[in-house]
Amino acid sequence: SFLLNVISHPIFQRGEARVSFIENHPELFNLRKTNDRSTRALRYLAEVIVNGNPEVKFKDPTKVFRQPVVPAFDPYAAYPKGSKDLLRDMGPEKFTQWVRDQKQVLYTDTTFRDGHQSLLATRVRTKDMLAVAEGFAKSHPELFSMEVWGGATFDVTMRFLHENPWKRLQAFREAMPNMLLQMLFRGSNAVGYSAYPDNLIEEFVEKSWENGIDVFRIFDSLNWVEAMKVSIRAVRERTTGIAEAAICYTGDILDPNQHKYTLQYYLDMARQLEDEGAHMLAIKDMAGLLKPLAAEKLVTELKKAVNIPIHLHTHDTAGIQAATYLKAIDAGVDIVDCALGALSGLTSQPNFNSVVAMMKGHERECPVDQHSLNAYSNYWEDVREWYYPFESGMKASSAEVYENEIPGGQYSNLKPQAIALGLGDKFETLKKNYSVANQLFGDIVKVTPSSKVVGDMALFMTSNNLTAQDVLSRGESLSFPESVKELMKGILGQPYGGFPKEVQDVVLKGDEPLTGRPNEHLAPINFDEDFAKFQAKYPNNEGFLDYLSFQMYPKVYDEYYKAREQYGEVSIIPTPAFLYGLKENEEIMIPIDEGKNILVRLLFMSEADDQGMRTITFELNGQSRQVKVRDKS
Ligand code: 3PY
Ligand code: ZN
Repeated sequence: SFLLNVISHPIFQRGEARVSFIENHPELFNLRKTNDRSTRALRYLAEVIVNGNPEVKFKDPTKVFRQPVVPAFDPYAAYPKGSKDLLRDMGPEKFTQWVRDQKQVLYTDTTFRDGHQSLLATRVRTKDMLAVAEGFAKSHPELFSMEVWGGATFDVTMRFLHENPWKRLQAFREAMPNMLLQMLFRGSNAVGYSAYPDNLIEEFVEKSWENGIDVFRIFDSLNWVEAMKVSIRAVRERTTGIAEAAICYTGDILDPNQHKYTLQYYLDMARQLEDEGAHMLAIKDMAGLLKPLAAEKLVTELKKAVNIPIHLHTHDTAGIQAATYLKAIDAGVDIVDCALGALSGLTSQPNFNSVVAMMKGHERECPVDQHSLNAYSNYWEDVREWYYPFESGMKASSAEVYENEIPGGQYSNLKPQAIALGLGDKFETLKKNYSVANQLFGDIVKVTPSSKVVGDMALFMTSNNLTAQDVLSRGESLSFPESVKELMKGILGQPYGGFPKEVQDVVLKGDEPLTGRPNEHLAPINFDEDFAKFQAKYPNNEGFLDYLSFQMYPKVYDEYYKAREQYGEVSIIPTPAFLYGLKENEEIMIPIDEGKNILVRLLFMSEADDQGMRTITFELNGQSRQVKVRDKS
C-alpha cells in the first residue's frame, strides 16, 4: 500500500517524481506507518475473534457493558500546582520535612497500581487509566502522590497486556505533571522475583526516575535492611526523588504471644532505615494485619523513634482498615494510601471516597472534592466490568486473613493459580497450608517475592497431600519447587532469626546456603557490551529501556517482543475488543496515530477451510479488508 500511495500521488501521476520525491514527502512514510499499524491491529482482532484472548478463561456472552463516563475537565486549562511542584522547588529533604511539619493528613491514590493489582490481578490497561489521568491531576492536586508503577505492573503489562511498561510511565508523567508519581520497588529484586546485580538496580532506579518516578517505596521481602541499602543509596545519589523505605508489617504487635515481630523489632528497623538515608518511612501492611489499636501504638512509637514522615499502606481484606487509618491519623501518621471507591475494599486499599468523608470535621482534615471523587469512582465502576474475568470471586471481607496472612496482591492471584493446577476445590486447604508453609519457613515476612515462595510451597503441599510432619520426615525424598530451594539457599536474602535448620537441610540436600547478600555474588553487567548483544538479538527493540525490561524478565520480554512484531501497538485497541473481540456488525474506533482514528467493523467470519483457516472480513474506514487466521479449536 506504500507503493500504492506513491503511485497514486498527483506528482507521481504527473510524471514529475524524481529520486528526491520520496524524501520530500515524508507523509508517505506516515501513511505506511498507519497502514502498517492498522494491518497489525486487524490481525490482533482477528486472532481474538477466532481463538479468543488466551487470558480470558471464560466469556459471558450475555454481558452488556455500560459506556464509562470520563468526568469532564478542561484540556486547555493549566495544571494547578501540586506536590510535584513542591518537590521541585524544595528538593527531597526540605519537601519531606514540610510533609512532616504541616498538619493535614495527606493521601496517596493507589488506583493505578495496587488497587487493580489487588482486585483485578493487575490487568487494567494503560488506556483506561490514561483516559482519566489528566482530569484527575487537574481536579486533585492536593494529593501527596499517585502510585502508578512497580509491583506486579511491570511484569503484567508486558506478559499479559503486550504493552511497554516504560511507555505507560511516560504517558502518566505527561498526563500528570503536577503530581508526584510513586512506584513500589522490591529492593534487590527491583520489579522482579529474583536478585539482580547491584549496577542493574542502580541503572533501573535512575531510568525510572528519568522517565517519571518521584517517590520510590523500597522494601525487602524479608525485611532485611542489608538488602535495601543499594536501592536507597541509588535514589539518593542518582536522582532528586524521594527514597521511602518500608517496614513490612506482619503478625500483631499487641498479641502477647508474639515474640518475633514485636513493637521493638519495628522500631529498630525504622531507625536503621532512617540511618541508611531514607527520606520517608512506609509501614507496608501488605496483608492488612495492622488492626486499629496496633496502628495507634505503632505510629505513636514510630513518631518518637524517627524524624522522617510516616506513610501508611494497608489492604482492607478484613474490612476494618478505615478504623486503622483513623487511629493512625490520630496518632500522627503523615500520609495514608487509598484507592478510589470502585477499586477499593476487600484485598485492595480502603475506600478513598469514604476515608475523605470520615475525615470531615477532623482537625487534620485535608479537604478533597468528594463529588469529584465520586464521579471518578463511577468511571471505574463501569470500567471494572470490562475486566470481569479477572475478579477474584471474593465477595466479602474476611477476618481469616489474620490466620493465613496472605497479602492482598497475592490473594487475587492464588485462586486462579489453584484452579489452573486442578486444586480449585481445595482452596480452603490451600489457605491453611499457606500458614503451615510459613511456619515451616520459620514465620517469615510474606510479600513479593517471599510470599510467592510460601504460595508455591502451599500449592506443592496441597497437590501432594503433605502435612508439615511429612515435609520433615519424608523431605529427603521430596523434590521441592525451585523457588523453595532458592529461598532456603538464601537467594532472597536472610530472614530475621534465620531459617529453621531442619527444613533448610531437607530442602537443600547438602547444598550450602549463602549467608551474605545474594547480589554480592552476581557479576556487574557490562551495559555497553550487553546492550549491543540485546540489540543484535532484538533488532526492532525500542532502545535501552526495552533492554532493562529484558534484564528484568528475559523470557517475558522475548514473548512480548514477538507479540509486538506480530500485532504492533495493541495498547490502542479499546479494552472490550482487546479482551473479547468484536461481535458481527460491531464497530469500534482505534486511535491509530496522533490525531488519526480508524473505524473498524466486523462484517463476518467464514467457516474454517480444510486447512483450518478462517477468513475474517472487516470494514476499515468503509473499505473491506480480509484477514486469515488459523482456528486453533
Ligand atoms: C508487590 O511487590 O507487587 C506488592 O504489591 C507487594 O505488596
Ligand atoms: Zn499493597
